[in-house]
Amino acid sequence: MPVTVIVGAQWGDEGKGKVIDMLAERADAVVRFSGGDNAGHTVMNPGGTFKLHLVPSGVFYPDCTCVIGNGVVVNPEIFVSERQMLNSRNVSTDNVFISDRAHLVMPYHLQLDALEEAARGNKSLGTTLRGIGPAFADKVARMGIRAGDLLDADVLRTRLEYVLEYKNKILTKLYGEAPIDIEKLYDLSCSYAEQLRANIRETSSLLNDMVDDGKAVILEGAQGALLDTDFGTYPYATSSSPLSAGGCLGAGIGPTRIDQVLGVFKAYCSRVGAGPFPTELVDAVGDRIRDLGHEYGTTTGRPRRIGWFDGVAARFSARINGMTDMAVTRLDILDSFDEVKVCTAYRLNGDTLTDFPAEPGLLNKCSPVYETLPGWKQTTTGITRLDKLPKEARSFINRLEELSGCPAAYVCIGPVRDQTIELR
Ligand code: 2SA
Ligand code: MG
Repeated sequence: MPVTVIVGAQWGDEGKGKVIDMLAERADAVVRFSGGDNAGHTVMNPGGTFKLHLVPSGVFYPDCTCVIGNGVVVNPEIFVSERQMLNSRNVSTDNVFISDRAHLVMPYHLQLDALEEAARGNKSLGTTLRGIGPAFADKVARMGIRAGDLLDADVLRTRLEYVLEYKNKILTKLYGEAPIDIEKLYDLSCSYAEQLRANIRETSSLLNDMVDDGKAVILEGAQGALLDTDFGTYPYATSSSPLSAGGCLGAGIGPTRIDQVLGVFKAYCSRVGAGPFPTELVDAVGDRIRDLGHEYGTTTGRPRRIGWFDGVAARFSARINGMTDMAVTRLDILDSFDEVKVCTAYRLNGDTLTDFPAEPGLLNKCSPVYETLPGWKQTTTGITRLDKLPKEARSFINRLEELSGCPAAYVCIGPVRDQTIELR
């Protein structure tokens, strides 16, 4: 697996952390390429359960280089607290690097995320309030502060003055808030510089050199394809690209160097935040899956919305990611069901749709066409070979492969590394 991109194939929380932790054993580098600390990747390994928001899931292997790429927005305070948490649990962070091109999430981004969400009233997006949208907006508006700016106090000062002149107009005139004090922000930023200096470096050359040397590199996606700014359920989307193509941009590795695109799907669907969700189950079945799967936001603790596997969305996701393989996670959560459903098409105004519509308004009106499959009614956790899976569970996996148009490489039947069936 020279260069593998591992992406969330649905709305996030598909179990990427587990899959990446498992594959990172064979990797020389793991790279976060999009999002920020809105992500919540849960890794359960012999050292315990870890919830990571910024540090790549390869950190548990001491020889693995971990890179927070240029495509990530980094909140220095979250990074420092995550580093402390890892170090206090005997996980070394000596090999964790932050791209000098990565943008920083500054305190005013958090403030603006909250103000913007409040201003949207009942049309709020349900963001994680981590300042992610405002930080990416500043990046494209050429008003961001980059990690590299921290390395030179004069550059930093000039940059902060330039940005604050504008930010303070927004804060005071639009929102009636107090202006930000440049001295306070400068001092705070200098403290970030001190704490992050050793981790910041140019990372694209580091990674490309590794690829040239035939090293195995994993690009670790965050969130999921259906939250992509372009292809997700816009405007109910996040502000960066969780797609495989986002991996190239956000790590600085060209598309010709990618060998494998592994899409991680849950055996059902979940979504946190607002926005269309055609297979959503607002009933006892949904509640049961949420309870069995402990489906609550890793970052915010919000209960996740639950639905059956959506084959229309899956095929769309496989296509826009150029997916070569799929991993199906959390099969075990469905172990006790008499029957399970998969959505094979949508009905919209009397028509049958098999393509995922771009308009959230249309998607909201789509009703799922379901196929019902018999449940397997037996515990799958502990099974290590495909031929030992109950035949109903195998048929279910086959159906997911047919619907997404992508072969399954892994089936996960529990949260820890070895609770995985390798298919190929
Ligand atoms: P944002 O904060 O601007 O990125 O929010 C925009 C939308 O993106 C969704 N989003 C997520 N969806 C699933 N999982 C995410 N990570 C956390 C987790 C979320 C949590 O692992 O559970 O703890 O609530 C994530 N991050 C962003 C978000 O819900 C908005 O719909
Ligand atoms: Mg998550």
